[in-house]
Amino acid sequence: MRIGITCYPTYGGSGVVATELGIELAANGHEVHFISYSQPFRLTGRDTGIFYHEVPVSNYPLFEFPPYDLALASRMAEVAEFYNLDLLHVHYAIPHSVSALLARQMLAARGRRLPFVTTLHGTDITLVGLDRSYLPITRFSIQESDGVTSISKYLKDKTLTDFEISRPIEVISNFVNCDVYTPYRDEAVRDEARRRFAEPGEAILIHLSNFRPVKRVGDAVKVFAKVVEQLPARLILVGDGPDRSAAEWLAHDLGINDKIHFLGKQERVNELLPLADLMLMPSQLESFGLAALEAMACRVPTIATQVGGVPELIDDGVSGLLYPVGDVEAMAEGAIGLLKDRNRLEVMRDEARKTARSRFCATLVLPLYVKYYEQVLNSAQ
Ligand code: GMT
Repeated sequence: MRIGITCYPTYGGSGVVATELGIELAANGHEVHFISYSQPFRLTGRDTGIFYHEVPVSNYPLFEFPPYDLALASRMAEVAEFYNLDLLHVHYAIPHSVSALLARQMLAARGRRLPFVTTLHGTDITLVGLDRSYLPITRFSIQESDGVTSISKYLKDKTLTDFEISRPIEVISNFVNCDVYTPYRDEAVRDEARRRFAEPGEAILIHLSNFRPVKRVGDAVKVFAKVVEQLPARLILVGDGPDRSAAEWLAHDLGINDKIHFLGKQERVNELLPLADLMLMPSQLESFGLAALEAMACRVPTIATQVGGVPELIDDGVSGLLYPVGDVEAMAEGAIGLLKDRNRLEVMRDEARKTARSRFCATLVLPLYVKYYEQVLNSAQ
């Protein structure tokens, strides 16, 4: 198939999922055309079967708000025509599904068919989509999509209820390439690599996010502060965003800044995750929690919040630990308990990797997308 993919190219789970999906599709012989305002950040160095088309947005002085969604629709229609695309797959409903809807109409007027699939990721439904200024058009573009998938059952139910959607939504969970996100085979090599961040005998905790308020990065720092009171440890913070400076101030105020590595945005998180003993994901809400899955594939269990789609990924007490939002005390206790009981931690580490491999590997999930595309192509008018 020839598939056009549109996503936010910046640091964020929906862009990661879209990019990894494109990479996997191309590796399986499909032709993939990314259409976005800049190259998705995890796409660098990939080329066979993958093409990137930038969307130029005019900044004519009259435009206080340059209409990206229109420029995107135009480019989608052009790329679909020039490269003979079979379908478009847009990630994150706003504004991508509206642009795809326009592109489909533009091509229909020229006698061409361009069905599109919308994948819902999270705040396009739970936050931004519910904003009155976006709700009617988001609902319309979801309803009008040729196919709609959501990354968890939680998000599907939320969409059906909050948006009063009557069309079917297919749950296709997020996935991870279990060969790229993988634990160290040799513990001695891992120990050596850990020396970059910690002394021997120190535990390593890690947090990976876009540092938006919903991630509650401050809670990760507070949990770590309590852990480090009880045992020697280091925290690696990967990512960047609006709350980074607040997290740095907090680390200074708590007197633990010398024990925290603020790494900023990193391209190869698969090389960092397997170094950790535990992942911290204290989010206000996660419709799935991709960062936790990536850690689990690397044999790193997560201390997370019991929100949204997270319980569909993490089996509490088995492949990770779940707590109420903001319960820093309990999350710290959970982390300390595991780090002090190495046998229990090892069992949980195995369970985390086992869950990733048995339910969320790219090899399992990719065929579901391909089958869904075929279904959409066969049913689209
Ligand atoms: O919805 C967002 O806040 C943005 C989005 C993103 O681009 O990072 O995150 C969502 O999509 C991810 C990938 O499918 C999920 O793993 C995240 O749980 C989800 N975020 C939320 O639901 C807050």
